[in-house]
Amino acid sequence: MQRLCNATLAELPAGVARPGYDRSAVGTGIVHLGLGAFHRAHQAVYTDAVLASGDLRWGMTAASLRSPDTRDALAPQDGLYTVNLRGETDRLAVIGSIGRVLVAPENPAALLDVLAAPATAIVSLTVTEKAYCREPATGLLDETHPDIVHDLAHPQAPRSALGLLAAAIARRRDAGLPAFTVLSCDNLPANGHTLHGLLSGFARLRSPDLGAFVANEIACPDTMVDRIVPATTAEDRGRVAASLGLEDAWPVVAEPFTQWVIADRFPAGRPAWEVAGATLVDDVAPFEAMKLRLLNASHSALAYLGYLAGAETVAEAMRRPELADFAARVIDDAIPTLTVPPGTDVQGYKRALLARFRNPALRHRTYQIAMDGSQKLPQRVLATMRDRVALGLPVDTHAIVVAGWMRYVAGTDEQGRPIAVQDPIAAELAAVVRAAGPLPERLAPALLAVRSVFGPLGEDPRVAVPVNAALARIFAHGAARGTGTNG
Ligand code: CS2
Repeated sequence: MQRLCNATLAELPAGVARPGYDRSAVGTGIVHLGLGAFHRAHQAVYTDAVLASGDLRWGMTAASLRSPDTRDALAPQDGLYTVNLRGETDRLAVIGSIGRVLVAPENPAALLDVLAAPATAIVSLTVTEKAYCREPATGLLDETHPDIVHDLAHPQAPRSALGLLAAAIARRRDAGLPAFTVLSCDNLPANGHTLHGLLSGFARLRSPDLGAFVANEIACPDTMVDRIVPATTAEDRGRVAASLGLEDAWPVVAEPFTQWVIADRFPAGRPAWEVAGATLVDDVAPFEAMKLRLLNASHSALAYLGYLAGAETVAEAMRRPELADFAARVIDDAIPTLTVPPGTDVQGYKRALLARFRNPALRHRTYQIAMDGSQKLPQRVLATMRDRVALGLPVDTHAIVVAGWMRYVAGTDEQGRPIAVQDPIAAELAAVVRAAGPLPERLAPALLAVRSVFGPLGEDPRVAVPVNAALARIFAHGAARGTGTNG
């Protein structure tokens, strides 16, 4: 079978959408860091639509910060790949917005050259929560993070996103080039503000001058990004190849739903992403909080409790009435803590969310979402608990999510099989778990004392008491029954 690439585009079947623009005339206005499936099914699709609208300035060079796998798949395809949207309908589109693909650790200098090129107006990021090198509980820069320590010692060969951005910003400043806008597309609260704080903090450690320059001159607009994009499977590859009649080494599969809300602060200009349905607003915060506390929180709830109850995917977890009800309760309990975005029907949002989770055409593994819990729980779950406590409301529902995470990081499932817990602080968590033993009355307080995750919240009896009780129930009755408040 021939490979998808510029030369074979014309052979695609009629039903497959493809770049209708001259790819050889596309410039590079955007450099993207973190070339995962999410980016390729989200921002790259919006940008493809901008190119199709005739504005060819905004092509992308994309860089993986770790592994060469995506580059190895996409480089022979001239950066082309397929997005397969699966739901009630099944649609295929070949996306052409990514031109060059780089691997940062292979050649940081090449990446710095593109970042410092005059045409680069935007640097966007999907690097996941953990790559921001922040302490989750406070959101402050973790100065002891090995990548930060490395990048301060080797500022010209950085390996963290912050190190790369700071090096490129310094180079542009020294060359008298206009600053680029830095666009975080990760699921962090106030992602732009957060990144701005971390980046200026890091730059200040390099030099007070550079710190002040970043603080004053670099715009980091907030964004809210949303589309469910499970990891691609071998079956997906086979199905897509059969439909294309061409081999695509790394297609991405996603749900039809997509949302992108962006704060309109781009001093160096931006693509008209609204042509593809993005919403440009003044204040992203209400959208971001709603998404993190309704979607991502209930997603994490389904991930931990579902995994423990033997559900391999979110859709499978949603077929268990007690887990589906529990996801709805997580959403209901977060609503009183939100300032809902103007014009939003929050009950409609909730119904739509639960329907998205039920999408039987997606195999979104609970294990995938369960990863990196220490980096995710603070903004998804703990922020709601903190706000509910302040409002004088009970936190029993969210305590069950926390307890589900604790039961999960305890490292064995309900059949006694080991769980390969993936988390940047997995070693620290494992040590806490070992010291406490499999006794909920010891394990819950020991994990609540992990300050980088819980901060002072772990000491608050209004939180600790229901978490202890929930963990005891999960150990005694299993995760599915443990979702009841008085089981
Ligand atoms: C998920 C998100 O893996 C996870 O933690 O909750 O990736 C989720 O699918 C997206 O945020 C949906 O927009």
